Amino acid sequence: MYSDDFKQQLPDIDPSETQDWIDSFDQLLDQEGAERARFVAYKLLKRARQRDVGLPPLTQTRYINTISPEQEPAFPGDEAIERRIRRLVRWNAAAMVLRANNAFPGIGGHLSTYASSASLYEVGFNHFFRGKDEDAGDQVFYQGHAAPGMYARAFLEGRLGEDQLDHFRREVVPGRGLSSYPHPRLMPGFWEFPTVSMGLGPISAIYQARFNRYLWHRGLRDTSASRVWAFLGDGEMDEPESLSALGMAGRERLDNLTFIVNCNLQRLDGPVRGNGKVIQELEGIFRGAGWNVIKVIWGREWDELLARDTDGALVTKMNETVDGEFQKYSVAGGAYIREHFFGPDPRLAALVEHLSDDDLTRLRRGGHDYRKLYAAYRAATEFRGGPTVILAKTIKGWTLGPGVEGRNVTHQAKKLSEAEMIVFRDRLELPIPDAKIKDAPYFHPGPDSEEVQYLLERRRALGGCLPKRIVRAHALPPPAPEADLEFAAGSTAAVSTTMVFAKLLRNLMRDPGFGRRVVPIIPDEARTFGMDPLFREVGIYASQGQRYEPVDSDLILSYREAKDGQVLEEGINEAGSMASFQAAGTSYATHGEPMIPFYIFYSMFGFQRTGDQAWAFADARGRGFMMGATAGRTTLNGEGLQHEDGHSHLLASTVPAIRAYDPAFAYELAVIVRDGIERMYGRGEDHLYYVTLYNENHPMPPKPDGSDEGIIRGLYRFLAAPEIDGGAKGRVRLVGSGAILQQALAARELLAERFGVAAEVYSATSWQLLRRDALEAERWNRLHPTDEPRVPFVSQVLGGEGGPVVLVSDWVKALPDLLGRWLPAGYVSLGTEGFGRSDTREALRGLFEIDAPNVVVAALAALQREGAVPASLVAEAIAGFGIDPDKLDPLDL
Ligand SMILES: Cc1ncc(C[n+]2csc(CCOP(=O)(O)OP(=O)(O)O)c2C)c(N)n1
Ligand SMILES: [Mg+2]
Repeated sequence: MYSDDFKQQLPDIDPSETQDWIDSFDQLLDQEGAERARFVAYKLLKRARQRDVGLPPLTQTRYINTISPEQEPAFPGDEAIERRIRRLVRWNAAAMVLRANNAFPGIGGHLSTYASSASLYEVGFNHFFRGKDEDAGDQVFYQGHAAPGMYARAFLEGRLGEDQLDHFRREVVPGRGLSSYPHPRLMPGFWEFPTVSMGLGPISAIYQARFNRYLWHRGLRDTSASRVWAFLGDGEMDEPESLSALGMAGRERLDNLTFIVNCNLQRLDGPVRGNGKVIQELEGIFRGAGWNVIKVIWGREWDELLARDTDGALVTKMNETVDGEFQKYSVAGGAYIREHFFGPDPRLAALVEHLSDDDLTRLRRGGHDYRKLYAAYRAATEFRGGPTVILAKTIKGWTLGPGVEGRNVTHQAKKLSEAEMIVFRDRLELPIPDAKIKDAPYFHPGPDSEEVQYLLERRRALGGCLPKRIVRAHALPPPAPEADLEFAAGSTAAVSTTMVFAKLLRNLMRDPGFGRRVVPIIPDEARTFGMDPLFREVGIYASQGQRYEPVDSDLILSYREAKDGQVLEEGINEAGSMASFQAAGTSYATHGEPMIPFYIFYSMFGFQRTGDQAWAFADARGRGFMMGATAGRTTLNGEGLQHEDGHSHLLASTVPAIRAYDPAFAYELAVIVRDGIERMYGRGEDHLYYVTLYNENHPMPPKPDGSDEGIIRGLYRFLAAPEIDGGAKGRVRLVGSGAILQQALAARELLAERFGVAAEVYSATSWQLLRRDALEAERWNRLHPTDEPRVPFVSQVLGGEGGPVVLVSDWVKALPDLLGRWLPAGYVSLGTEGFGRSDTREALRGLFEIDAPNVVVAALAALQREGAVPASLVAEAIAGFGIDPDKLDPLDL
């Protein structure tokens, strides 16, 4: 980090000394030319950086290693054994993919990603990554497509057997197979962090590192020894999520974080930057964001050439050669390299005169030079004041032979011919007989072999084998009853469920045992949701405290940032908030420290905007509450098309681990949150809660006796049908959820008073859970034909008797329609398909046909279909309410 003191702008205190320096530089330039002058200027800048002089960073340096050979530390391991271990891992990683595809053509898998990054991982495993046997250790985010390498290593360690390797990508039998990529949901004892959806690894890793600090600064756990490592692809860096949080990591000075970008210059289809230089581009971006950048571009064979490059011709050539060319050199052979790279400049041709064409082929890239990598990792772990990125140049498919290495098709390669395998085996110097080679047999040198003993000793010294996921967290006692007692009593004052939630959250945070574990996460909407009192009460987490007097310091509820602040105020950043949510929601496993995140956000910008992260959260076995506020297509009325959410529940319902709720009343919300806490933190169930909150005020009724089970399972009868003087003309059941339950209640009155129809009202707290339960019952019945059939909960509550069913909510009709086949025939769903727009709530509810009059019309029309009332009565109602039968259909816009 450069210092923010700007002394260099002060008047020159010694102009003649300054002039001496300038004259020397001019002389150098005039006498020795621009290349030499540039070289010396770079050297001086580098020196200044190393001596911490505090200059603004130069965003791009020359295309050579950041660490010069003379700065490399001594390598502490046994390079020869470690090479042999690496070869064993390489072989087995490839073997498992080849065997899988031989046995099951098309099952897939990747050879070339790990092949390019084996050294990057091995140096970490043998010297840096801290295991989890004693404490949390380090958190390593493995590149998804490199997974076979991690399995192959676990095989050498004796943690996985041949049978498991042979079930790579065949996971249907639980516990036997290996996931294609890191999936904690499927391998909960092995993987910790899902990474394969490109871009989610980098952003998650950054927020993980920041969350480690948060736990530490808040005094919950000393995480100072944990380092977050993230292995990423150079192609992956094009994802917006990959780069979007770099600035935060720089700003927060996360020196507990190391990125390793495997710069093999290729992605799936071809070069990442054929016409440019991805390493240079990334260097500029990372440096600009305040990161320490370590480039590992060239292997040790280049050191001697660079040392003799006194006129800078070689460095200039390196600087000028584009990645597409470098890729070509990786496959074209020594003669081509001599002709095209060194040949055009006689100085360069002379530089490599003493080398044969084979020697030129063997000029390795830095990411395949173990010692250079060791130096980079050491420097990264020793650097203070900011995160480090290691940009390691590699060849995709390295060691896999000429058909695969560096080719544009390499990412897709899943097979090697027998001849190719023989070349591969010879390169790895493994004693596998030719006759067996076509079966791609695994090769284990035995548990007592020098290699396995060495590898295990290294892991013991570093705290145990990785990857490993361990859940050490103990069950949490529930919050005290006082936290939510008040909501059961109800209130005559009109309030919104958002206001209720803000109160509930504050109560939970005040709970003596429980409160400090609550992590409120807010993307710049606290004031919208009435949660700004938290700023004063528990503070906003700020690693540097508050270095200014807030503008509102004279107010009781002033803005307060603090090093031990509890609120994660993430700014306008839903993706970052989701990454924080994952770090907090997996803390029970990562750190053995259960934390309870409540991520509150504009519901429209949740599943729609960051749905992939919700999916990853569920994969990671995260536990926590997503609170979708300002919910409902018509309840959030003035904000218009891009804000008004009528479908997030439908999107949420696709996440298998979810429990999605749409409460209408304060007591429902309290019951749901308490039950969620009990399930996730008491019983240890891995759920993601989605709870929607509205901003419409209405009185909150007291909790009806015996309603808890229905609230939790998704449906209960809230109000019985009223008595109708002279007997009811018909009976109907109105089912509503969220704010729109108020419309069902109003419709009940209208039906009774104006039409003599008796309506019961049900609150559907969870459409999604009702469907889930019904699917389970249906499936059980299908598979157990001779047993007594199970009746879905929704059918138990809404059986055949009681009249037609009308379902209404502020969500699309498709949501209640999820229950269609378990509802009595002729049910009617009302909802908000179509784009939202700005208007009053009344106007919007009229437009979408979910207001009380439209509920009444739907109920009467259903009764008409049953012959209970005449068509004229329905027509009368339509006319009486002033509903235009030919009005605009919101779906048609
Ligand atoms: C969000 C997302 N989009 C697309 C993919 C499909 N995909 C998997 S790997 C890959 C290329 C990866 O290239 P790179 O990041 O350079 O990694 P390498 O294998 O070269 O190390 C792509 C496009 C994905 N996994 N995730
Ligand atoms: Mg790549």
